[in-house]
Parts: sequence; structure tokens; C-alpha cells
Amino acid sequence: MNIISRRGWEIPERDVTPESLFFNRRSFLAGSASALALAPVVASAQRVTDTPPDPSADLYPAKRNETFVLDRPITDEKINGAYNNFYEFGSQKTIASSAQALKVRPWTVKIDGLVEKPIEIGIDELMRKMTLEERAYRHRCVEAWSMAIAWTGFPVRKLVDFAKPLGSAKYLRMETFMDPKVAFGQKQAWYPWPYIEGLSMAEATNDLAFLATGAYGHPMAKQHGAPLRLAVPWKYGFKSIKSIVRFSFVEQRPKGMWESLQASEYGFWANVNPEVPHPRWSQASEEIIGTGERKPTLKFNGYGDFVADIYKGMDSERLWA
Ligand SMILES: Nc1nc2c(c(=O)[nH]1)N[C@H]1C(S)=C(S)[C@@H](COP(=O)(O)O)O[C@H]1N2
Ligand SMILES: [Mo]
Repeated sequence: MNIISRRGWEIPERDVTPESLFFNRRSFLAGSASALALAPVVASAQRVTDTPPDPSADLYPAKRNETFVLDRPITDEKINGAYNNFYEFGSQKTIASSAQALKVRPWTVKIDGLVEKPIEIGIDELMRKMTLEERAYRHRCVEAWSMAIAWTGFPVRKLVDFAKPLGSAKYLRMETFMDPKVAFGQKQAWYPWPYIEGLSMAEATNDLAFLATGAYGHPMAKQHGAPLRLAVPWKYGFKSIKSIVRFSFVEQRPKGMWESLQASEYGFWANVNPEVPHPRWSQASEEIIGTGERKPTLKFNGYGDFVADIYKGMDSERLWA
């Protein structure tokens, strides 16, 4: 459908103007200030949006896991927080202010499908069952731009252990919230909402696959997909589903939202490979957002040591785009 192929991220964004005005001041004050110093800010936030203080704030900052090193500086928080893909809140990059409408508490996560026993658990209980750690990851969008982020969270593997999947589970299917009253993008019926993504069990239990609850040393700003989003940095950005409400262990390979919409361009595996162009543009290099710099893109986004083994013997699969 032509309407779809003209929309959104399929057109690489070249002119990047950080829209700092859109960025919500209190969300990046949250982690650094003491509870006392923060009090007046929270009070004014409540007047504006009715948002109670984040009940997980005491878990931040978490200890950095030094296994994961970057080849570039972490992207400035103001820039990262004002340049987002979150189609539930619009197909432009400047969705940060509309995303503030998302209510991240109460937030219940469902775990179901091929598991010993289905679970429903509040995000705060879930977080406190896991040990949070910080990881600096690169992020490579399919649109040929990149950033580097300090996420806080826990490995997907820990959620898998908690869920106790049956031996018949082959894939982990993830689903974003659905609430068109809050997320006006979801009123656009040509997208197959809710946003769905999936990982194979080998991917989900790999060291790198990470569920982030925070970024930049405090609870994650809503535009990044609070209160729980995936980070799979060896894959193109669209695999990193935001604001997750449901994890299902399934036998059939899940079809992600972008794959449903445009299977010719977005496949299931979607691993980063500079040698395989997107049907409409090269993936050989990337623009580092906020710097104006272009860098060659690395295979598996530089994470081959962690993940290349997963794909051994899978040459007949469409691994790259
Ligand atoms: N639910 C949902 N998750 C999503 C998206 C989206 O539109 N909706 N966009 C994806 C894409 S294309 C990218 S590049 C990243 C952007 O994450 P960021 O805004 O934290 O940089 O989120 C991914 N996860
Ligand atoms: Mo992306």
C-alpha cells in the first residue's frame, strides 16, 4: 500500500534538530537530585500531569556492568530524549511531549503461553525481584542513524527463568500497551496495533538481550518506552519494543508490527549488517545523532562476539533485513 510506504521511518531523517523545548525537564532531574531537593519539582509535575513520584526511584543509579564497552560517547540525554521512534504517539521524532500522557503506574505485566503457570505481576514487584544493572549499549535504527545509551535493567534471561517456560516454547512474543485514548497514534487504523515483537529462545536467553526500566541513571523517560522496554543492540532499532505489557512463550514465530505492515522490508531476525542494504537505502554507514558524524556500520552492530553463534547454520534464513 502506497500510503504506508510513504510514511515515517522509511524515509531516513537527515536534518536532526534537537528539540530541547519538547523535552520534559523533570524526567531527567529525577535520578540525580536527592529526594528532598526533588520535592518541589515533583509537586509541580503533579499539578501538570497528575503523575505520582516514581516508586522505583530508589533503585537508581544501578551499578554499571563493565562487560559492555562503547566505541563512542553516550549520546547526550537531552538529544536522545527529543529524538524518538514511538509510533503510538506519532510518526515524527518529536513525540516526547505527547508521550508524557502515558500513565506508567499501575503497570501490570502478563506472562503467559507455554509456561508452567501464567503470571500477572506489577512492574515494581517484578523490578524488585531482579537485580538492576547499568549497561552502555549502542543503538542502530534501520533508518541509518545511531545513538549510545546507558540503560538500566536486567537481562531478558532473568525474566525467562522467572516465567519457567515449557520445553515446547520456541519464541518469546512481546506486546506493547494498547490505549488509543492515551496514544493517539493507535487511532490510525492502517497500523496493525498493538506493536508486537519477538525473539527466538536462543536470542532471548543470550547475554546481551536486556529489559530496560531506566536510562541515564534514573527511571526511563516515557518517550523511551517506560516502564519496561527491550534493548537488543545487535538488531535494528525496531526490534526494541517499548512499554511492554505482555510476554508470551509460543511455538510459532511471532510477526512483528513492521513485518506485518511491510514484510518485503522488515523481517523477523533483522540483525544489523552493513553489507545488506534496506530495499530503499544503504546500511553501510550511520549518522551518530547529535554529532553530525557518520561512521561505518559494523556487522551485528559490533556485537558479533556475543551473538554470532546464535545464527550458525541458519544461512537459509533471512537474517539481515
Ligand atoms: N511500541 C513501540 N516500540 C518501538 C517503536 C515504536 O514505534 N513503538 N519504535 C522502535 C524503533 S524504530 C526504534 S529506533 C526505537 C527507538 O527507541 P528510542 O526512542 O529510545 O531511541 O524504539 C523501537 N520500539
Ligand atoms: Mo528504528
